[in-house]
Amino acid sequence: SQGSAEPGPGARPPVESSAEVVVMVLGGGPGNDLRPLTDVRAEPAMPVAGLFRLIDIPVSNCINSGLTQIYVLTQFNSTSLNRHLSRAYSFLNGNLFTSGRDSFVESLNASQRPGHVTADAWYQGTADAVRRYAEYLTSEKHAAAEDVLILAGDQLYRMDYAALINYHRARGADVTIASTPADEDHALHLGILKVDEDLNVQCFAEKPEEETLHTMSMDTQCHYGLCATDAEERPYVASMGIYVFKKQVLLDLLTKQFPAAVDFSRDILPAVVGQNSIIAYPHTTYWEDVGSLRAYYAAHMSLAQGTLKLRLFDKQFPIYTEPRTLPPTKMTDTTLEDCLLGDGCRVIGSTLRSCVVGSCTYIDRGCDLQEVIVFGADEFELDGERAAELAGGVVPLGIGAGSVVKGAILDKNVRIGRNVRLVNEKGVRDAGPDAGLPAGVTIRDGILVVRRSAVVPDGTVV
Ligand code: ADQ
Ligand code: ADP
Repeated sequence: SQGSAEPGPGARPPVESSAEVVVMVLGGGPGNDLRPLTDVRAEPAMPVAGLFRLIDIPVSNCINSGLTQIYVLTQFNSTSLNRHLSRAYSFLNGNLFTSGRDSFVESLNASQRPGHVTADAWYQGTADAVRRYAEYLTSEKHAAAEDVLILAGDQLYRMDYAALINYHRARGADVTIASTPADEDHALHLGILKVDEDLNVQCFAEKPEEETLHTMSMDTQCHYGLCATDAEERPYVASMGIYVFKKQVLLDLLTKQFPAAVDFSRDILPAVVGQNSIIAYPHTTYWEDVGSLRAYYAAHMSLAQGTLKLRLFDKQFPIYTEPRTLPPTKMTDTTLEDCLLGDGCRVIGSTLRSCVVGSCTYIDRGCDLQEVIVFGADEFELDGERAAELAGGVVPLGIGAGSVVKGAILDKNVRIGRNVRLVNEKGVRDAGPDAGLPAGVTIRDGILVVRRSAVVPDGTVV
């Protein structure tokens, strides 16, 4: 859901010491709602804004909040995620940052481990994933840790987690759930809270049916800083899937009270409301779950058009990512309107409107791109290499001369030929591989997707 604009740098509360906090980022969901893009990569490895990946959002928020002991729980298609983590955050590992303790970003993969509870080696859900690494929380290394911060890997937002943790501690809560107001459309796909005037959680319903949802509307104006109109539009208090647990409470819940619970949101939180002290933390700036193709695409269009209330240009709260040694993007005779471009691109004699273009994208002469996300390529091709490919009948990386692409996402390393039109001419809503589309092309929720490494021959029209 949309929040108000982020506060200016000076307005942020100071980061207090958050030494005794262990962070666990849930990075292992199958990401079904982002398919086909998540057929080849983990959900948190999804590219963001042409330069970053989704996992960079919670990890950067952690670093900017002074939290530097971070585990990322991974499972599906974890190779690219693990590679990214090791390349992007090696600067952190082993350093004594603000916490005065060993810093790290470490991935914990679902793996076969002798002596473990279930025969099934995969994480069954969010609570199960954390339970399987509960021994890390009880280890000597984290003996001093008071609280565990649990984060998701499929969201766009900035948050000072130190403020969240200070609030949790000041209130003496067992569990604090970060929350934000949501409209009805969003609320049906989120965990919804009912809270009292002190933000004590009275009820937690995971993705409630419409009828139940309607009984949960609240006055969101006062706690979430909304104006009357916004509060009317967004009358539900949604869980952001971001939780702070007292470490001991978390261990008791996972291993003693609910040893078979699969998900926090389905199996644990609704059951402990009333039993434990569970409170909501009000997050009042932009936040969005971009775990669906529609939400992911829409957020990128708003980012390109500069209407998303998430600042990319922020000196004090930067988004970290993998450093890539690439030349600058070179554009010749090109018209750009509302575009974000990564490094190492080459754009010649083309027009791009509302596009997010990832690193190493080549766009040849006379192309017209509108409202397109291009993931880019692993490497840039040199002119000579492209000429040789063309001479040999091979479609080079990127987008060939004279092509028109609208309302689409082009996954990494695609090869779009010359004079191709990818515009969803018939306005199809959903069409899979059996619908007669060219190989590698899918339409989902009205968005045309070209799969990773697909080759779309010259003259193709969709
Ligand atoms: P969803 O996002 O629908 O709702 P889920 O699919 O469980 O919930 O994903 C939450 C996070 O956990 C994601 O980052 C995902 O990758 C990760 N994850 C899922 N299954 C996992 C597994 N088996 N192992 C490791 N990681 C896993 C959740 C909450 C709602 C809340 C929204 C906010 O359930 O209550 O409103 O997040 O976005
Ligand atoms: P991205 O496109 O996100 O940059 P990479 O190029 O790093 O991803 O890696 C994606 C490739 O790795 C895909 O071809 C995918 O099939 C493969 N891959 C991802 N995870 C695994 C895994 N766990 N085991 C084997 N192959 C994997």
